[in-house]
Amino acid sequence: TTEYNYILTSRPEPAVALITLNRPKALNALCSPLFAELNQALREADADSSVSAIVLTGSGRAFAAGADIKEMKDIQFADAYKNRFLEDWADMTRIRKPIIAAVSGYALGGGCELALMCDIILASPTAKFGQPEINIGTIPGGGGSQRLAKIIGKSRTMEMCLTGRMISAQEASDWGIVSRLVKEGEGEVVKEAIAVGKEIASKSQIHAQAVKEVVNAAYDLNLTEGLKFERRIFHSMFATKDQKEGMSAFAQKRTPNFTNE
Ligand code: CO8
Repeated sequence: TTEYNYILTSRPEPAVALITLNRPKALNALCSPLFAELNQALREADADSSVSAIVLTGSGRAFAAGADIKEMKDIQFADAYKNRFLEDWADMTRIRKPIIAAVSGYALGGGCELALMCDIILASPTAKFGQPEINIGTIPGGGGSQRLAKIIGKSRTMEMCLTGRMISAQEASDWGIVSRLVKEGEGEVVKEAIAVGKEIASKSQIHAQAVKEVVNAAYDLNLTEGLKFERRIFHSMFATKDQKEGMSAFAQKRTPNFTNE
């Protein structure tokens, strides 16, 4: 296994990979080497056939308090443009396996955007989401303005991005940023995320990845195109052995034994 400096990787369940951002003194500020490690760990988990779902979490007081402000402070436009500054953040959107974010504490700026790039967000009551870039002389750059607008609408997105106000876990839940809040307690939200990962791991990987693909298409395609895409992928499921297994098992009143084929 790879040695990392800014993240920890583990396997709390045989089929669930856990990635923990491990720069707690800097509230997991997402410096470039941290993101490079995160991308590598995600790619490794995606390529490992024994992994069915990935949980991403923070440490200490933060999920992540944003891109590393100290690293960004002196960057010039020409350098940012030529070096494609932080463009590799989007690499994780090409991961096929479901990624569950377990958010406790601060998820700000790039940290909020990182959570939004995951597929399911679970939050503890301590979670705080925000896009405070405007307070430090910039704007969201990792998709916050676009993904939030699609999830919570224009007015709330404008308020968050224009004022930089942090919203509570309860607001994030009421607004649909997170799928649900997990009860208070050290590590509870990670435990719950791992349990969700384990549940997903009991399905066929092909079908779980197909779900991810079609749901994500809803953000890119109009309804007609999206429905057509879903139907095509749905039809193609009949080409999988796991479809035959799943439906035969139902008819025979037994638990399916999926082989990811
Ligand atoms: N970058 C660098 N260091 C940070 C960051 C950060 N984003 N956030 C916290 N830290 C560091 C602090 O500098 C401090 O370090 P030190 O101990 O060496 O002084 C340590 O973490 C602890 O932080 P605080 O002492 O500030 O802790 P407080 O409890 O007083 O405050 C806050 C917590 C409110 C979260 C505060 O730290 C804060 O406001 N942080 C910055 C939040 C922020 O503005 N985030 C947005 C950053 S910009 C961004 O993310 C743009 C994304 C672009 C993505 C583009 C992709 C293509």
